[in-house]
Amino acid sequence: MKPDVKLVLLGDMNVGKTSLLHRYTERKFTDTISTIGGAFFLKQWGPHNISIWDTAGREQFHGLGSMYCRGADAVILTYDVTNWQSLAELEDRFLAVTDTAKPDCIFAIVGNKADLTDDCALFKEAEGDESPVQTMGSPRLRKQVHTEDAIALYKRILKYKMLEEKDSLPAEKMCFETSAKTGYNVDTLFETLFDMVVPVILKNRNEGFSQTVDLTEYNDGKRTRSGCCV
Ligand SMILES: Nc1nc2c(ncn2[C@@H]2O[C@H](COP(=O)(O)OP(=O)(O)OP(=O)(O)O)[C@@H](O)[C@H]2O)c(=O)[nH]1
Ligand SMILES: [Mg+2]
Repeated sequence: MKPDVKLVLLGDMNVGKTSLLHRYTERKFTDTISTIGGAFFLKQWGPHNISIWDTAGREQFHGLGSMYCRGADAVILTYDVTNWQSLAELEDRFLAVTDTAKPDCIFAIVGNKADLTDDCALFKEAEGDESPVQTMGSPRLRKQVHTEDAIALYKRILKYKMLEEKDSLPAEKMCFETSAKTGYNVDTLFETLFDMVVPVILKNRNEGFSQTVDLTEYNDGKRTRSGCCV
């Protein structure tokens, strides 16, 4: 199966990239170990074969990011809603990595671990208190990143890419909050992106651009449905 669409998950270590991919592909939340290098999963979407690349967030693998992003049709910039630094890292460390993606690459910004927070009155009461709040037996963490912060980052990404807001997909549609643990919004995230990417590749195909992703460029032979490629 030769993929014709490439999606890449990027973001700091521990934000839950691998868990999101597991949740989507295996329908469950499983224990993970920190990713080494990267791995990909193939998904059939109508007549299209989509490769979804999971990358390592650890600093030591940073150099590989540009390679994984090469020719990407969509990049999922992932942060942890309970960790402000993980959002900052997207801009500081990961945005430049996407320079090798396609010029019309679609960007989504995803705040994962939504299950750990409680947006409601509970936190208004705990205002000013940085410690986790205990409620009904489950620890709740203060939400450190709000959707507006992600939307602001999306707009700065458009500037970085020298794209006009009016010609681009709207920020509100491209910022998601998810939970790999409960499954909240995970299918919506991936499937919304698939539906957005397909018309772009069809348009490019009609205009005569390359229509395939060459996995052999990254993978020396071992091809499984979900494989490791370091
Ligand atoms: N509560 C909660 N925990 C999560 C969620 N997603 C991931 N985790 C946990 O966060 C930790 C890191 O998850 P991973 O999916 O391995 O993170 P990663 O982004 O792939 O990390 P690297 O591979 O090191 O870049 C694990 O202990 C997961 O169980 C989530 O939605 N909610
Ligand atoms: Mg991982």
